[in-house]
Amino acid sequence: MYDRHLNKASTRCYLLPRAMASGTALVYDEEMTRYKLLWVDPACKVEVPERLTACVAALQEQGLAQRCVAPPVRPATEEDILLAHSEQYLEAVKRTPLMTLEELCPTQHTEVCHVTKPALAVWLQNIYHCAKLAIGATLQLVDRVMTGQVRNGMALVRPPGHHSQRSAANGFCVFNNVAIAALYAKKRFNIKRVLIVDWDVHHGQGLQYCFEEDPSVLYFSWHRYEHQSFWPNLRDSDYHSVGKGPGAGFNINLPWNQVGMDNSDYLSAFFHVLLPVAYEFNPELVLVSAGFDSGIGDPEGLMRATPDVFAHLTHLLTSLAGGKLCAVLEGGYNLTCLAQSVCQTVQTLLGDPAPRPSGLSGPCESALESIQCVRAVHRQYWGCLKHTERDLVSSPPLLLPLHPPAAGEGDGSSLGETQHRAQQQEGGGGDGLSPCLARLPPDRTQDRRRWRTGEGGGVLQALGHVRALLDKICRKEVQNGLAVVADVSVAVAYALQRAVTSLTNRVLLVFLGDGEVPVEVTEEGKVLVFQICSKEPRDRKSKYHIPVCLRKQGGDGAAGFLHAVLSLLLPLGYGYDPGLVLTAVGTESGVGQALWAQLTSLLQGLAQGHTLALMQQGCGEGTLRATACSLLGGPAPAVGPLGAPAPENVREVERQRERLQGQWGLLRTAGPAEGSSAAH
Ligand code: SS9
Ligand code: ZN
Repeated sequence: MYDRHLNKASTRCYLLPRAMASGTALVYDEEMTRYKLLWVDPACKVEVPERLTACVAALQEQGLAQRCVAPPVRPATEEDILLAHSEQYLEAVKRTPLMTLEELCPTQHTEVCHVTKPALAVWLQNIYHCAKLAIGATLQLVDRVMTGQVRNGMALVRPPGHHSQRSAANGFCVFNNVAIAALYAKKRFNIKRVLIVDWDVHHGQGLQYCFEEDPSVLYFSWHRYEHQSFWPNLRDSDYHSVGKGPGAGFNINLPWNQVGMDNSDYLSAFFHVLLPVAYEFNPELVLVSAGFDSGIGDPEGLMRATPDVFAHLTHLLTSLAGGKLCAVLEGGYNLTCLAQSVCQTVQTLLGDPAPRPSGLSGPCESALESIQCVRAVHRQYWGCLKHTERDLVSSPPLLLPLHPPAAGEGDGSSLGETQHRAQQQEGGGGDGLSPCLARLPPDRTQDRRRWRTGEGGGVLQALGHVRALLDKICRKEVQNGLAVVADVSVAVAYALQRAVTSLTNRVLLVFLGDGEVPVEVTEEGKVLVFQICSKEPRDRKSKYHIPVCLRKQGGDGAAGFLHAVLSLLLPLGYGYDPGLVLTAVGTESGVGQALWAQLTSLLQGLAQGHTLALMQQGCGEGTLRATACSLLGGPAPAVGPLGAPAPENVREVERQRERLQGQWGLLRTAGPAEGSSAAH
């Protein structure tokens, strides 16, 4: 088992609560390779047993399977199946093993791909057995995650499930594994909100039909649609299908009307549609209908997203539901892309940092149009999407000249002085926390103990710590670090200077608090400053300085803050692709510890997880602990139900997006200009 707890030698073990689930389950049984589909139509010959064996072989070869827990697979019971299917349908599927090959093979082969009830006959005898195992594997995973035996996991199953319906098989799918999992989790564990993310390239209409009237299950699907010309050619797959009755707003379809969608398109959909709504929904469990036919090279999808995008999609979802995420295989028909994408997903579930997200310039016009439509149609249901229409932006976009940061201030001598100051204050410390912690980089073969306290457990000088941490990050000895400092401004100035001279071309600084951000780097673009403040800062607004002024109103703090993080900071960060993320928080940040932990978690998707958190002494043990947990790869605690962000705060974020979206494409949520997007 992959042990992510603190090492025993550490004296600071209490940072991770014992109850916190750790570990990743990989649920698989070779038995599920033992059926074949008797397709005649060559388009249908892609759903082959090798899909599973290729994934398992790659996971083993990369040492990932060995790091996972492997619970045994059990067959589903009839009771499980009947959660989502009718008795007549179950009886019909049950009869298939008794049928002869002649009975199984219909004379007319042309319609076999989207098998409906009479055409059940095309399966080989063993498929009923395999379909029961596919459900059982999925439920086994749900059990392990919900009982806290593991944090998350993946089930490698076939047949897939998301197309199958109450009384119909469809598109290679027999029983709806993920639908059953959601219903099972609700019933068995009494949870009230389940999020299903269907990133398969096909629309999981079976999932939509199962939950469209149910507000307790939020279903999100993007899919190749091409204005209904792509299979399953349903009007129901368009963005207008938002759910019915009490379920209105809880079905989100994002149709892709062109092939060739890439990493920018997928991430934009997450930043501007899925994640804001998902945070507002506040799920207790995340189920992923993880089909990889949305990846590059797939003959079905014809999309262009690379396998590493799945690491990011996975990572971005692990900040929800306290990290409780179950990924369940659906489609994926290019064996190479499928296997690599599954590896990226599992590796991220294991907590390894995602590869750097490079070359993200922004979504294509067709993707933007889809994103704009789905946001518009869901605006009435979700607070995070309200007040985001362009005509609600009250003031014109700020178009300020680019100011190169002032040079020549804060040189080595002043640093020496503050170092001395820091030293004095550190000496008197003793809140029980080590001032310096670092997470070791992932290492698959040797020492699995991930944390070290500062050298010898002794108290070093704060800036010495900062330097030591940066050097270790630079030498790849540690992945990230946290330093408690006496003066966060001074530490930031020092760390920035050192990082851009010896570590990386680009540093993303996330600065929480009012006042001047101590950026003394002369070269424009080497530092991107994202400042969350409560007072309008003095100018210095360039492409690389983004102050977001949020006002706290009636408990809205969390919603406004998260909105800014999801719709501004993440797109900027992903577009900028820093080599290091520096976070800085002062004493009176006003941001709750859960939020800070969320932010820290989400930012781990950047810079291969190279983060240095600088925290002002006295910022509060809770905040410190939450940050440390997130840096360790622990799940960020759920922030609780979020209301709508205050209109004022949404408008502030919109203002910044208006100002910057010409230069940062990932900030866009709509076509080029008002009025001109009518023709298409
Ligand atoms: C009909 C093509 C149907 C079905 C693909 C199902 C994929 C499930 N000519 N293709 S993920
Ligand atoms: Zn598919």
